[in-house]
Amino acid sequence: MKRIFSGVQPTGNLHLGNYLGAIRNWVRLQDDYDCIFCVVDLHAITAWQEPRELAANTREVAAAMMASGIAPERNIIFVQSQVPAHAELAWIFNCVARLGWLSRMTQFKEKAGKHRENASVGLFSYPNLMAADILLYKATHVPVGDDQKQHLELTRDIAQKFNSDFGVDFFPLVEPLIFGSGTRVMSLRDGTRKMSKSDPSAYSRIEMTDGADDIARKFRKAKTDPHPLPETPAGFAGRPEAANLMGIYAALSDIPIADACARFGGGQFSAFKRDLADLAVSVLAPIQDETRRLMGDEAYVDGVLRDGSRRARALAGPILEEVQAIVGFLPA
Ligand code: AQP
Repeated sequence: MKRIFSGVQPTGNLHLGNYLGAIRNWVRLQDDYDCIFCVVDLHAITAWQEPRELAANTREVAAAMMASGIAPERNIIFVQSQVPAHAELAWIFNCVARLGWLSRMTQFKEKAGKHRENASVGLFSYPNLMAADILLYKATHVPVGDDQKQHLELTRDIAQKFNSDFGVDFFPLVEPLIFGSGTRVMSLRDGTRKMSKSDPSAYSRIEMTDGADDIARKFRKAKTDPHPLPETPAGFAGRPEAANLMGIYAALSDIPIADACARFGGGQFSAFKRDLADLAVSVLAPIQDETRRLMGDEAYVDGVLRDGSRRARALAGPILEEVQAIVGFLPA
């Protein structure tokens, strides 16, 4: 069976972008793939995380994944730091990847911003850890948003260089799985920036835990333009905010964006935003209820994660041992 690895950082509340661009698609993959879903806390600490919040966010992300429909019995759901092989393989990849490759990663440039010298070394080498996450399980496919395509290319480069340096055919060349609508959800305050947990403005995103009033308020305040909604997708040229809101509507209702345009084209934003908020509430409310229920049972969530880590270690252990032998490390 084809194997998928995918991860989400416990860096704060999940938002509609994480849901429509990632988690909802993962739910749909569990029938056709052997799926490994990871809460990537080692990635999270590449930027400062309050320890108590990190622990709470780790549980909450796992609970939200399960509440969205990812079944722990059929998939592996686990926490990255509970499987030390990720860090061990990442170290080997630190020695395979070239500085020049990492210097070209646009996400590092965006996240480090002007204060590059103050960024953590972990933030710079983050893509090597991501390559380790994927290759540790010899995953064949990775569902990626637009923003992660460059990192996946790097994973392929690392696999190829490892294979050629050591004269082996060990790591597979992983393929991206790109999804259609809802792949990239943009900020509600600026249609050219992606919706993100770390955006300082809470009005830029719909959080998975937002209640009906917050959702309605955030959509009401979302940036728009003075024109009526377009009747076809061609009318979104130069109108990123309108395109984003209609894209969210189409993704939430699982219809092509052209159909959403046909429904609302020529209308005003105010009425459309009310419908959009109602739709978002109807999709998110059941997930929120289930997340709350799971968060009330910490022992259950921790148990699922421990069991997932145990199963992940069982898969990763033999692969790491083979890598260590290839590199020339003495067996432990
Ligand atoms: N705006 C988005 N639209 C579509 N997909 C998105 N993803 C994130 N933002 C959007 C996808 O969600 C998955 C998990 O992402 P992540 O939490 O590991 O990290 P991220 O991509 O860095 O997400 P954020 O929200 O922007 O977090 P911060 O602010 O902490 O960096 C990934 O599959 C991602 O593509």
